[in-house]
Amino acid sequence: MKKALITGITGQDGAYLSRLLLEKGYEVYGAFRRTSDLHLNKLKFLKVADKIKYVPLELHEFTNIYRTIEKIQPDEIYNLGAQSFVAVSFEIPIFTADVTALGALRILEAIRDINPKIKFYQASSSEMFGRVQETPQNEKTPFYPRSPYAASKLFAHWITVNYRESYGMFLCSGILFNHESPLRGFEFVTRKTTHSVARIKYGFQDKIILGNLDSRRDWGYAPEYVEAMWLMIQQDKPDDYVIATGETHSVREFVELAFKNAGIDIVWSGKGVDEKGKDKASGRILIQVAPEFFRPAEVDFLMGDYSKAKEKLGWSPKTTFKELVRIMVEHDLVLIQKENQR
Ligand code: NAP
Ligand code: F7E
Repeated sequence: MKKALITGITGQDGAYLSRLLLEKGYEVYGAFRRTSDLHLNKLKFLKVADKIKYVPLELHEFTNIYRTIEKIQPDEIYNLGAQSFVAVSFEIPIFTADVTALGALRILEAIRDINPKIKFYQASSSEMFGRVQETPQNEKTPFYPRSPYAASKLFAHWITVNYRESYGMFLCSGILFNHESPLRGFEFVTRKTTHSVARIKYGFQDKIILGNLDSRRDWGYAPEYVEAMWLMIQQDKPDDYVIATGETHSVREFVELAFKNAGIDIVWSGKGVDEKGKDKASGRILIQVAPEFFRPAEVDFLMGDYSKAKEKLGWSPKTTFKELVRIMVEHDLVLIQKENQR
């Protein structure tokens, strides 16, 4: 039985990856950071919470990381733990760098010392492309990070490449574009939108207040993206891969489609922070824009080229943008109904 250690077990990808590895017969060790309450809601939703062996692991703390890896002696480590919210990284840049950049290096140093044969996956991000230098973005596209989060991920990415080249270790970096699901955190724009749409539909919220409606992302479906992580680690040679859908859509398109899935058509008026989205049928304002949701530096456009992953891993996205929005809205409509029946 193979042993996998997953950092960030309580996050969206931690939950889907745990389920995948358990299905494949792995013994899964879930690393969580110690808080007053271990929140297992995503793992419980996927019915895997009681199948995981939990270990407290703080990415700030080298000794904690070292002892945990030494004790478990995993075959594979998936480093999904991070301060992952780009907007917040401008508020807490040093914390973000410590966890997201140095956290990865601490794990690599521990692996190098304990057992350099342990295979390692680093959760790199399309945010590293930032102000994009070419379109679509692939593994050879130059990086241009636009936030403390992206700069931290870029350090983690390059140190992973550097340790692979310096010490011959089996280290992979997956440059994943945005991937979403009903388990997405509520602060990210997709889930904030679908959850708000459901609350508006059932009368628990008046409107949603957003930032930049024109930024564009390549949004895929998270359960498919964790498969790519596992596939990278199973190859004969370690390498880096872009994982994406190859499509790009604006926040505005996502919002319109989310409301449409709840039976509401949106019409837009005004410009910039004065822009408003109204219910076509009633004229009620449902969407407003506020400066507090804009970032000091924005990533305006992302669209990935996943052809290397397709060729070498046999991986391709399956869920379309339309289906993704539908899955998320339908989930949140049921969630809000259930919450309010109690
Ligand atoms: P997520 O839901 O935000 O999960 C992040 C995880 O990291 C949570 O389990 C969190 O724990 C944990 N964490 C935060 N600070 C920590 C610390 N100091 N020590 C230990 N653990 C800590 O993120 P996700 O969407 O699953 O993404 C997984 C990884 O892929 C992240 O590294 C993210 O940056 C990266 N990524 C995500 C996307 C995407 O579109 N989802 C795309 C590219 C890359 P708590 O639950 O206690 O906060
Ligand atoms: O923003 C705009 C915002 O926070 C997407 C993380 O998983 O994916 C994620 O990072 C876009 C941005 O995701 C609101 O300005 C407008 O242009 O959902 P997001 P992100 O920043 O792309 C990458 C790949 C990661 O690696 C990250 O870990 O939407 N936007 N209005 C808004 N964004 C938010 N959050 N809230 C708004 O109200």
